[in-house]
Amino acid sequence: MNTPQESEFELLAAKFGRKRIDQAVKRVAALAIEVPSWGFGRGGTRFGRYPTGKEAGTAAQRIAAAGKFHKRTGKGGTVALHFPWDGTTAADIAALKRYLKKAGVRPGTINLNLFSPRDKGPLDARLRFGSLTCPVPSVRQASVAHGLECIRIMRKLGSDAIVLWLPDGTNSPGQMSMFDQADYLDESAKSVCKALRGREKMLVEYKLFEPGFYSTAIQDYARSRSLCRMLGPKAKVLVDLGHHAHGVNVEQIIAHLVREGDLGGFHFNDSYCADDDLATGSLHPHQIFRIMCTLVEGERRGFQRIDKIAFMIDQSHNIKDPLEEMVESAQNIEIAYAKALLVDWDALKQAQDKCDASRADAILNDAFLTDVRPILARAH
Ligand code: PSV
Ligand code: MN
Repeated sequence: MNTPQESEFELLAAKFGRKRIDQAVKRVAALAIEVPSWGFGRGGTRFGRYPTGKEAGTAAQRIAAAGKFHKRTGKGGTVALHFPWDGTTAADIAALKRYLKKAGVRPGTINLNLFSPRDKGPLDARLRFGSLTCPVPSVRQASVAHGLECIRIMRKLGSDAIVLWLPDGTNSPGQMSMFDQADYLDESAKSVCKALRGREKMLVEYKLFEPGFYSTAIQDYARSRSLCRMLGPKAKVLVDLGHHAHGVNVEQIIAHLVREGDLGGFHFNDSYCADDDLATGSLHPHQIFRIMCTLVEGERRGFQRIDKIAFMIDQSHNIKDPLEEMVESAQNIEIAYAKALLVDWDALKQAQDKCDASRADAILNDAFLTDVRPILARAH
């Protein structure tokens, strides 16, 4: 006798066709989702951090939590690391290797930290004037040196990608010339990127604001893309869902990037007010669905393959248990992906070509409103 989940699966197969459903199971199972070591600690706000004492504190604990996540979900095979948060010395890096091995996971992207002032050296409180674009040459040089150090760490750990999120910006119009800011950015980013070899790559995030509130050096996807184009094929744009102004059509940005082969990856999260870093799909599941639809359509049209795009969850867990919220987020990504895979793309194209917007939306809704949990259950 079929279990309830199996009969629901059969109903889906009857409605959407077995081939499409089986394909969705395979693709959901194959989808790689990276998790960040920093996401397993207790998140904070500008006003405080309220740990319960149970969350991961050290790098060893964070990676152990990532290992638990991997065992429970099958996702999180790679763990993103952030430096110096995850270590500073050669001994720390050697220890990280051991933690990763013990947890049964691999190193993921290596993330630069150009926002936390260091106790020693030029990356002190002057970081408030910028890092790669700081008007002070020694701070710019030390920021480039940090990028090169991250590349060395990446190689020692056996990873092949670094992520640049640049916290540089200004708070007032006179603070810095936007021309200088752009010149310094090009020059410094080039000095980091040219050290990459072979398959190694650099993903470049953009963000509208924060910590600067007037200007940000890489404020939107156009700037990230122009920088990446200048840097060459090793540099690609990274879209963090929380980094846009309200009302921006993120899926349209993704369509443009995928169409021209410029999309490097995602940082998934959800937001209501600003860069809230809330659980992916907890507030706007339809947005994640639209994004997945864009990726699926892009791939069907012969643009970027989904398995070549880096998926990561970049969140801050202030209220719920970080591990639980990470599981919830990964599940919401899988749900959105499974739904996008159920869309009847041929019928949708026909409706669009006939300018039948009602029929086209009904086709999308048919997929969006389907309970795809039986597909997830099979995929795990
Ligand atoms: C910046 O808001 C960001 O999204 C970048 O990816 C950082 O490296 C990360 O958050 C963690 O603070
Ligand atoms: Mn991010």
